[in-house]
Amino acid sequence: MLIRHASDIASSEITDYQLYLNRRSFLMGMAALVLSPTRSAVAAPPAGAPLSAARNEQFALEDSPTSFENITTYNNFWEFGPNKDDPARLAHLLKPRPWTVQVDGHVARPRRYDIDELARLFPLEERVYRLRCVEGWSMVIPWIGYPLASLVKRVEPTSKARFVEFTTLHDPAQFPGQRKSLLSFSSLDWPYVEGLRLDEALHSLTLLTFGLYGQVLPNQDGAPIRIVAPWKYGFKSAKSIVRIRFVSEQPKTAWEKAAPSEYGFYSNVNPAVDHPRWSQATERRIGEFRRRKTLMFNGYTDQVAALYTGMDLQRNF
Ligand SMILES: Nc1nc2c(c(=O)[nH]1)N[C@H]1C(S)=C(S)[C@@H](COP(=O)(O)O)O[C@H]1N2
Ligand SMILES: [Mo]
Repeated sequence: MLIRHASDIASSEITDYQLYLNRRSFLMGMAALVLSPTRSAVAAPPAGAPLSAARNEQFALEDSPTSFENITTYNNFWEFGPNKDDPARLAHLLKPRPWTVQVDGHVARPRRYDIDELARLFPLEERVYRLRCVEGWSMVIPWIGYPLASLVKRVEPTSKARFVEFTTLHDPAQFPGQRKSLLSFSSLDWPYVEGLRLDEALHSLTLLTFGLYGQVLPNQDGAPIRIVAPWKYGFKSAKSIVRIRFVSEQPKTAWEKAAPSEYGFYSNVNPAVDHPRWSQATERRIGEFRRRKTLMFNGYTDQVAALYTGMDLQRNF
């Protein structure tokens, strides 16, 4: 058992998460009123609207969650710009309702889902996961969603489906980072595309995510729907997705296209495989100053190692 000294834990973190837990029971009562089936069918939940979900204790962590403030002001979302504060500053430009997600490709039951229907297809759970960015920082985030596997099974992939491709919205009117400009950072080929192998997509850790910290996903965190695969570097968790496509060939991902020698398809968190330009052995938890050792598969080895038996993880980075 790991013993943490009180001085290791920023007091801001404790109050933030404690406050959240205290408010949570109140908010869940409110959510039952506000998001009653008859009302939520017509009214779009505004940013910050409560989203109720039962906490799944199976995913409880010793690490205290990162503050809501840090989770929503220190972001990577290149569609808004290259700086950590661009997403929070420009998030108001994104309109997460109305929104549809096209689910197609090699499936028996392709469909275009309205976001509010999709969010209600299966019971929502709260799961606290670590998030490790390839840049060397990390967070602990109480997400709300349901296993992507539930949706995958519902649309019935055919035998041709071997990979799942996720595509982010492409709309320069809402995403200034997608505008063509000589000044803007232009190394990504829009739209942002990510992918998982079908067995990774079916893994019980992979979460189709609609909220965090007891509320609807803030725009800067990928509203209205994103993927979270916590044993992989953060960039695999595509935000604001509009399409989930089942394909037979390994998708060409946005980061692979931009820098194939730096970002592979698998991108499993691995302290033993360095990025060509920096070490991946340690990380800084946002809100802390010391560096922590990065854990193999971001600490989820027991759950996911079997997916990669017999694979050379040095080559399949
Ligand atoms: N569409 C899209 N999804 C994205 C990104 C992005 O730039 N665009 N950044 C990724 C990266 S690098 C990380 S670390 C996480 C960050 O998620 P957060 O800002 O909610 O913590 O989102 C990932 N998903
Ligand atoms: Mo990242």
